[in-house]
Amino acid sequence: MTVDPTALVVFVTGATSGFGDAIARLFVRSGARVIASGRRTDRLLALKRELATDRLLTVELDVRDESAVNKLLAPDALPAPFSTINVLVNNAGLALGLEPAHAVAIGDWKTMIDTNINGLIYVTRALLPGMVARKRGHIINLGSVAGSYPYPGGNVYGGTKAFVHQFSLALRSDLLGHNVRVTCVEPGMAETEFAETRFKGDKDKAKAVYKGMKSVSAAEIAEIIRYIATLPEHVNVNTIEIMPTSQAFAPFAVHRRE
Ligand code: NDP
Ligand code: 8X3
Repeated sequence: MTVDPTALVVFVTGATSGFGDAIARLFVRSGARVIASGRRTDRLLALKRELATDRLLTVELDVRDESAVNKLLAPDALPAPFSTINVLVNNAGLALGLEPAHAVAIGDWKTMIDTNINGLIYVTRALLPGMVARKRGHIINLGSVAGSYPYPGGNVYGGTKAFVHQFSLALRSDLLGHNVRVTCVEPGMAETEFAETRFKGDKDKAKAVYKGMKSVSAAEIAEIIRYIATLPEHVNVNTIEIMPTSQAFAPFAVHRRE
């Protein structure tokens, strides 16, 4: 029997744009209760105003702030209709820069590690005990093709997503017998604010990434996540990789002497 979406309480990190925004909207439309979190409160307020439903709760959260995460997600800290979270979508994340490792700003590396790795483990650790105690839950992590396939300038971003992939599989091992599912969703190119963030607000550079091709949309990723979350409880999608049809793999690079 598939999972009834109206029985779901979904916590989404990074719900102020891109995938997170689309995931929050789709789950609300499906009848779930959704907690949409992120740093940009103006966007959270706008989402709340637009959807105008008491099945949506918006909360300001920087996932890098461990004590804020623990305070927000402490048992019974959230209002009752939202307190038994049974789906966590660890979506908040970013890439900063595309410089080679020997030229990169170390601060960018730290920010990616703090957000994509540390933020993700803080939220996961805060919510897992409740899921285990209730014998019900699903952790859905946003990995990336960058975690499997290296590309120039992908360095630490790819490294963080490789962590997300392996951590997701490791969680499956720890959670065996507890009825808590874990999925790592690994998209390729999807036009969101991702590239704009990577290129520090340079909209032209960001647009050029997707020029002349059709990328996967945030709405399509959200549909895949809804599908995974509503599969019968005995079915666990471990890893799912998604690319635009017009994206594929590069050959190995070979540096040759002149
Ligand atoms: P966007 O830039 O559109 O969205 C990123 C979201 O992450 C924003 O809502 C942002 O919200 C949030 N975020 C960033 N830092 C923090 C933080 N410290 N605390 C809380 N929220 C934070 O990008 P996408 O929607 O594309 O990216 C979502 C996820 O998908 C990321 O993990 C990304 O790595 C991954 N991904 C993206 C792909 C793509 O091509 N677009 C492909 C593969 C994976 P705010 O700034 O308000 O906090
Ligand atoms: C985002 C996809 O290929 O830009 O994770 O790294 S890519």
